Amino acid sequence: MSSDVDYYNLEDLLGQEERLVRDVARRFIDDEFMPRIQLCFREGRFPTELIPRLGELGFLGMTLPTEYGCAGLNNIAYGLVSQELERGDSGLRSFASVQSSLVMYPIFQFGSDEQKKFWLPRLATAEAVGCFGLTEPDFGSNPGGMLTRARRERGGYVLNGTKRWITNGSISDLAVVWAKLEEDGTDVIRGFLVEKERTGFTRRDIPGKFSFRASVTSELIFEDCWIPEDNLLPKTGGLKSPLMCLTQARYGIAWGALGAAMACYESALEYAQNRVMFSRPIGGYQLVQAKLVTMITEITKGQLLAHRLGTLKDAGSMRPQQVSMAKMNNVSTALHTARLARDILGGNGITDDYPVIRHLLNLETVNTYEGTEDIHRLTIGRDVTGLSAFE
Ligand code: TGC
Ligand code: FAD
Repeated sequence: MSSDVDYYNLEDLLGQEERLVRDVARRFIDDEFMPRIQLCFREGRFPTELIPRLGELGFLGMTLPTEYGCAGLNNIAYGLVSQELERGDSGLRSFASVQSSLVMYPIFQFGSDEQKKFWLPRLATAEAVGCFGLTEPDFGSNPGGMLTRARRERGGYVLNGTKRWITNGSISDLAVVWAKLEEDGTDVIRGFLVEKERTGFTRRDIPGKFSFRASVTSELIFEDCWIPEDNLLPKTGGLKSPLMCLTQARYGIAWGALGAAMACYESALEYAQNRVMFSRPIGGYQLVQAKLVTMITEITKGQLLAHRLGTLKDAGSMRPQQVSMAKMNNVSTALHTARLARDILGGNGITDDYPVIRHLLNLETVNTYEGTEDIHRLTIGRDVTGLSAFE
């Protein structure tokens, strides 16, 4: 929801604190982020100089308790901040999603008291940056098949394997890594904390990206990488543990993608009102109006979905399958909106003078990561039919 793209007056549903936090995020994007994103995207560079600001503004791990230096806000506020960050760029929202939902959340949920006390305050201020290594070169949609292994040795664990497509990989101080560990003759997926300095741990960035250019995406390689026993996240056990983290991140994406969609809609609307072709502004032609109406209608439906999901999450009754529906629908809506906006902008739509092509390219990734559109469709299909299409 934003004050500009709010056809159903959803602003009325927001509390004072939620509006305040949203407005802080909006000002940060307008004043500090937008002036630099065009060049960052061209240069293929994440604006690392802004990382401390995300900590200062309280946007990292913002729903976690204040005793760990976090803001202790509700999930609607978290959603609104995700929306504003992604109105700037999906890569920026991704940085915050990974740090908050995929690094701080697993430490909070599965970590020991010592791990929480040491890492959470540092991650909240961005003194430390984290990444999340689940995907592997041959195991994306099916992470349960992962090959990365941990074995017990010398009072700790030795990791071997490769993780691919890891956001923040090469700029992170800490990696949350998922690996199989043999326990009583059975392989169990466990989570491990791996500091960047560990011998046998190397990172390399993935070159040639046309999407998420203003974001760091890396490979993590573990070759006989020894870590102490205390680096195991003690309460992890099975694929369910990383999937619980994904539920948190997907929630933020369901809101965030709407931010990108709003930016595209606003850009297309303004263009359509001003661009004269034949005898009048193109916004006066029925075909162009139909495209704009599709955009605002689908965005409004997505906003209602996101807000209701946030209410369920704050009440503690949100189901992962409901998150799948919102992630699938809202990212698909954003991608379709970006394509329509690109079309309305004509030739200008392929240049970075407008934000639309950048959002469109980014949203191709957002539709794939955190569960592809197909995977979420099949997850909901399994839920409603009781029959799994995965095996
Ligand atoms: P399945 O049998 O379905 O599940 C195993 C256990 O986990 C439970 N579960 C969940 N729990 C919480 N949240 C969820 N979303 C959950 N989904 C499943 C499930 O109830 C079960 O529990 P239990 O108690 O019975 O053991 O496992 P499966 O092997 O059939 O796989 C299901 C599938 C395909 C849906 C899953 O593997 C999947 O989600 N695949 C997509 C992989 C994915 O999304 N990867 C994302 C990597 S991280 C990333 O992309 C970061 S991008 C940067 C950013 O976020 O900005
Ligand atoms: P695949 O799983 O090979 O899928 C390819 C196609 O096959 C898709 O269309 C898919 O829907 C389809 N498909 C697969 N299985 C089925 C099926 N059973 N039925 C029907 N269709 C199917 N991962 C992390 O762990 N951490 C990160 O920080 C992270 N960041 C990322 C950042 C970027 C920029 C990108 C691009 C990816 C990132 N990922 C990350 C990885 C991401 O989660 C995976 O790319 C995603 O899960 C899909 O896996 P895949 O690329 O191997 O595609």
